[in-house]
Amino acid sequence: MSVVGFDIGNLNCYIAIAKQGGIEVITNDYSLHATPSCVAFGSKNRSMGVAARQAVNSNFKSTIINFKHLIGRKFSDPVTQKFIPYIPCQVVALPNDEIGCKVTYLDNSETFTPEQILAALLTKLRSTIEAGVPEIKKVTDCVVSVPYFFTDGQRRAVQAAIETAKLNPLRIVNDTTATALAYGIYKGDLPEETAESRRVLFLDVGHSCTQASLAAFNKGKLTMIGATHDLSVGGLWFDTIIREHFRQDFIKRFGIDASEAPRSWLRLLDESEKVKKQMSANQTPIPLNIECFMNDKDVSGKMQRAEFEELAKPIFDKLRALLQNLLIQTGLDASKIDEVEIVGGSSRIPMVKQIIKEMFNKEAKTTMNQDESVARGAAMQCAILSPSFRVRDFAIKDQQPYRIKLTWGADSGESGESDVFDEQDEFPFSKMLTLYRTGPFRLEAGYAAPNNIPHLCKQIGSWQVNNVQPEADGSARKVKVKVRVNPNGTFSVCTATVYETQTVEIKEEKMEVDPAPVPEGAPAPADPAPAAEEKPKTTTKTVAVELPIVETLPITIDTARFIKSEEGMQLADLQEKRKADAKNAVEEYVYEMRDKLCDQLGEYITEADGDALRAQLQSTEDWLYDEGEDCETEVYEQRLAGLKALGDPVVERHREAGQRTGSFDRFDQTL
Ligand code: ATP
Ligand code: MG
Ligand code: K
Repeated sequence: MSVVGFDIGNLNCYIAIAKQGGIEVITNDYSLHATPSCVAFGSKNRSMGVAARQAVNSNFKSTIINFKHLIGRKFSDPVTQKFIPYIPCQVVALPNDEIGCKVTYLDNSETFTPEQILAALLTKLRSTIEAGVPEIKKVTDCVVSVPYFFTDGQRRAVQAAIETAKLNPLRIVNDTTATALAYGIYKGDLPEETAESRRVLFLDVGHSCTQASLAAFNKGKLTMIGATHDLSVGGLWFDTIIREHFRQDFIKRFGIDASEAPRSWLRLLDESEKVKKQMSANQTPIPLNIECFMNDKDVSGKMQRAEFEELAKPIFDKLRALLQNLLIQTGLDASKIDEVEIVGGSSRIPMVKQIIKEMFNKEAKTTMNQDESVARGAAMQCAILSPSFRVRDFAIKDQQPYRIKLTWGADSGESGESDVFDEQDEFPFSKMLTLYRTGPFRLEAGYAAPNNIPHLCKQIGSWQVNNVQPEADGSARKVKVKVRVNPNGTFSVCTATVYETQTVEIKEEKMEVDPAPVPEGAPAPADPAPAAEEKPKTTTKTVAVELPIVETLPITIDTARFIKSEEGMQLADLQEKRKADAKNAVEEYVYEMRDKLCDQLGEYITEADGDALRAQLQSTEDWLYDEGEDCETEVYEQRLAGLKALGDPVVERHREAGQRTGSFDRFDQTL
């Protein structure tokens, strides 16, 4: 049983696992805690994470980064358009305004949706755990975090990606709530239940966006009381401003416009990020040097923190505004905030702390692990939900950000609408509505107060309620409709019920007696004598009848097709890995055996046999760099077996000799 939390960042993912001793953030195949949110397609296999990100330059057109906010959106959505320039591969519009990432995979042109890319990344995260954590053989149960402002469609899309990666999401949790949970669950000094809550503001300045949230804590309890965000505040937007500065600079000084060459343009963004990070720790000018940047030209430049702060002023102003909006939304004065905790990679920028100081008149706290808090909170949420874990009682009240309106047409009664959920309403939560209808009807759910939704798609879905009939006298029938925002933050019309008056027979309670077994061949027992004709007693009662509902969502994701495609790609990846491993094994054997022949194995082989074996090793080495460069797994295995047929007896003689003299050499075991 796995208890896992995934923080899917726009730049980096973090994996936390719950163990009996606490939460641990694990490292990946490169011994790093951060796994880049990067997926690349190649001529033989895919690569994800560090390997994919490192090779971006050589595989530019088939690499995907910065795709997080495309998940569950339409192609023409302004937010999609905002991120496309940061995605190396070509991003195209698919039918129904859906998004396709166009890449070359196995030498064919292929198109994958952002959900499929997320599934690929999750597959990588999953195998990182399975390969790196001995206690967890197979990951199934997990909790994945998403920005609190993700809409219904985005959450459903994330859910589809998780399922495509064959994971079982116990919950999709908000980043903000995960952070608050990671803060609160271990705090021993929270105010008593009846005392005034401790109000903590969490500011997560990430890569693609910034989220601010306010949480109220009491012993054993966490209530989210507000959240704001801005998709224009974050590391990527700082990097963009720095890059633009250097672009102008290079036009003037070197006569080159970096934006004209996509690879150079991305490289300059990466270099700008490095400069930015150094500026967080230094006030002195930070140099930027790139050799062979464009048209074989080397470029150089420099930037200083004061200059950066001036250039990035519009972004810092937006940061102030989103914090201010949080105060307005919650109706709280800055002095009512007890603590401000800052997390997210970009919270390391000194100006962020300065803004906190300036607005809240207190120092920003950095007591949480800035990079890991979201993943830790997600793992904690998974532990709370997992039957395999006992976690101290901690109640979480979350809140959903949007107003949800339900409308119904004049098809079978009066048309109408109702705001079934308001901004900042608690969730999970169910509500009942009563409608009077004469026939089947359709309910449409959508986001209201459109200005608040950072999304083109205001539509949530429609629910057709069938089998509705008028009352006997032709009047409208009362239909009770239950709507719900579930723990994952997705909305649905869950039930529609009518109440029918039915005449039912009152059955007398009878003792059930097992009939005596009848021996085979015996005559069938005669029916008991009919009782005197009795009129059955009846009564009327009201029974609830659930009506069938047909759900239609604006984006339908063919998860079954995704799973099939993902399985196929995983198989190809696995075969490619086996091949690489088999080739490595041959290579390793050649080098080790050659060394050992000169050394401890020398005296256990005749000169003639030794020469023959050495010749074999040499020809194998030559072969590896020639036609053996790219063969099937079996070819490498056969080659290795051939070498071992010659080499193993020697190793065996050496081992036996070692046993006789008692000087057992560990090397023998490894060959
Ligand atoms: P998001 O939350 O937007 O999905 P993410 O979770 O991947 O993105 P984080 O890992 O929180 O983002 O932060 C990454 C950002 O932090 C990058 O832009 C990175 O350059 C920036 N960053 C990291 N260290 C520093 C530093 N020392 N100074 C300035 N910025 C930094
Ligand atoms: Mg983040
Ligand atoms: K539990």
